[in-house]
Amino acid sequence: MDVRAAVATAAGKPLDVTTVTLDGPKAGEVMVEIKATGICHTDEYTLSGADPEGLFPAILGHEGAGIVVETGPGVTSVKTGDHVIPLYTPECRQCPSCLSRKTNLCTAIRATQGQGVMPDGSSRFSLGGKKLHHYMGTSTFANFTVLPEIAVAKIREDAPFDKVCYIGCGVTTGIGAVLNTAKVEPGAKCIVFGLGGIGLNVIQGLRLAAADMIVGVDINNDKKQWGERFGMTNFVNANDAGGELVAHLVNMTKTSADQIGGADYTFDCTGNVKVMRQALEACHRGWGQSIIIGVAPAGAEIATRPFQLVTGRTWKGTAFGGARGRTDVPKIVDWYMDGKIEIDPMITHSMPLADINKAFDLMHAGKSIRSVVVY
Ligand code: NAD
Ligand code: 022
Ligand code: ZN
Repeated sequence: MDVRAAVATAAGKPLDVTTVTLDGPKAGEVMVEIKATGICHTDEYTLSGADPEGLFPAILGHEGAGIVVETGPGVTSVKTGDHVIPLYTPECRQCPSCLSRKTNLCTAIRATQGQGVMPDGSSRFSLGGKKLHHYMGTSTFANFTVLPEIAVAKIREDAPFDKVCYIGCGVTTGIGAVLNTAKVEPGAKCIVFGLGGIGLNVIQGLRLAAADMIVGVDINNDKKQWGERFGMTNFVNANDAGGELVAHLVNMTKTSADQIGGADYTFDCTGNVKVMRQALEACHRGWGQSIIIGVAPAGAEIATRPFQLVTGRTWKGTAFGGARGRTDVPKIVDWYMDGKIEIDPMITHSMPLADINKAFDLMHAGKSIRSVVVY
């Protein structure tokens, strides 16, 4: 069938909004009508050509929400009419990783997902008879897409697509990093580096976890108001502190009873390896944990003195907030619908598919928290 899509034709070129062909779902697959999609950093990273694993031509997009319109043979967990959020981290519940209960990184379709094809090795998208690659197993920059059944989370039907699409990446990543990866306890002192679409969700996750002190660090003073809006208690402009940033943060977290200082938990939401080091070193000696959420450029390396770890700090990373998509995403949608978490104010821009390239311009200019395309 004909569908409307934004095609990434080549690295560094704007997306081409056009009509492409989508084949129906095969065994174990579902076709979803995408109603809305967010535009996130890795879409930009891949489109720019900086991602060595990026494939072209492709249909990008990994932060969507929509309705199942057709199911392939053998599909049992969802049916036509179900509302779903596509999952770039699937949950098969059968592979060694899913069964381990120790990770959310399901391996069932990992290899083919990275190669931009469906689990049977073929693509459902084409243009003029030529194959288009899928992206992150989701390809939400099209008004219809095909996904493996294990890569959709069924959600309640009263949830607005143009808001809950953000749960497909940013919201779950930020809140999940706090609740699943760090397991922050009430009263904790925390520092969040980078107050963008991820960092603000870390902040609201920390509010949910009843953290006591939530320090936000950014190089953009406009982010002070943004952080406060979601529960940040203190703001530091990293440029004002200069080379003394870590010492300044450690000082802020000191109490009369504890003159060592340092945060119980820190979060890197920048993808900058220098910031990752600051985040680790701003942790409390003996127990502080630093969670890397930001994705650094290919080939980048992190450094610190081993002494930082020997003295009891822990360096961790998280993908999709450690969330098991089919299990956890519907719960996060419920939290939004029950008013436990906020999404609406973070969606600063929305546009039709025809204007999707404007979303990338807004991201480059640092003018948006999240842009959403509404089909
Ligand atoms: P964003 O651009 O909206 O926010 C980044 C923020 O960091 C900006 O406010 C910027 O001013 C600030 N910043 C830049 N340099 C800084 C510095 N030196 N010190 C302090 N702050 C600084 O980006 P985002 O959408 O919030 O995404 C953040 C990162 O998270 C990206 O690297 C993205 O790829 C990654 N991410 C990871 C996962 C995962 O599963 N691990 C999921 C989604 C996004
Ligand atoms: C989403 N991300 C950044 C912004 N929005 C993002 C990028 C990469 C990952 C998670 C979120 C990620 C972390 C670890 C992995 N990925 C590897 C997972 C594995 O090997 O099992 C990752 C994922 C998907 C893809 C590539 C890397 C892909 O589909 N191409 C989850
Ligand atoms: Zn994302």
